[in-house]
Amino acid sequence: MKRSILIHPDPRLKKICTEVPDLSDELRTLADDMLETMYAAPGIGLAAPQIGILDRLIVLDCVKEEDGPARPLAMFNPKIIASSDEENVYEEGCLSIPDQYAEVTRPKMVQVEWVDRDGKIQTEEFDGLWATCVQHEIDHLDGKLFIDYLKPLKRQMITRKMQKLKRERARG
Ligand code: K2U
Ligand code: ZN
Repeated sequence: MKRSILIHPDPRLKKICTEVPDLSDELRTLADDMLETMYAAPGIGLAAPQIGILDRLIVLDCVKEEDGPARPLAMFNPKIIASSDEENVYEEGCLSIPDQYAEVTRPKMVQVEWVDRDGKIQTEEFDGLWATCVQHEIDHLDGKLFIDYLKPLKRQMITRKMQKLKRERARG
């Protein structure tokens, strides 16, 4: 079922997440709930800490509708095993920092190794938006948000806007 997404600032978004042991039906259901939550947002990626679960699990689907069928990916214990020297700049957003966007520079291509939902080790190279997204999601597992790449003043401004948003939401 759809889960609620934590909004920055929240201590759970700054934690280093724990590797998942062996795959279980419970973890597969969690991945399905995260995909459902991601599509509903809508977003093209989501990390478990964003729904308050401090496990190393991310989901992503960066296929643009008009380009072809969805390619929902669930990655358990993902890690970047190689990245290009060439970089890409992308205007990033984050479902935990709604309506705030800023340019972030990251390696253009990354090679990722992960455990898939059948417990099999997968390795794949990503570039373009997939590369940006998978790096954005893996950062979440290490408590890193895209605003951590910005200048302190810009980061503080965004954090203050989110604190105001949370106060307003709390008032209902
Ligand atoms: O982790 C998240 O909050 C999900 C992000 C992932 C993302 C952010 C920036 C660049 C690539 C991926 C959400 O999908 S934010 C919504 C979005 C959708 C398309 C392109 C950029 C941002
Ligand atoms: Zn994010």
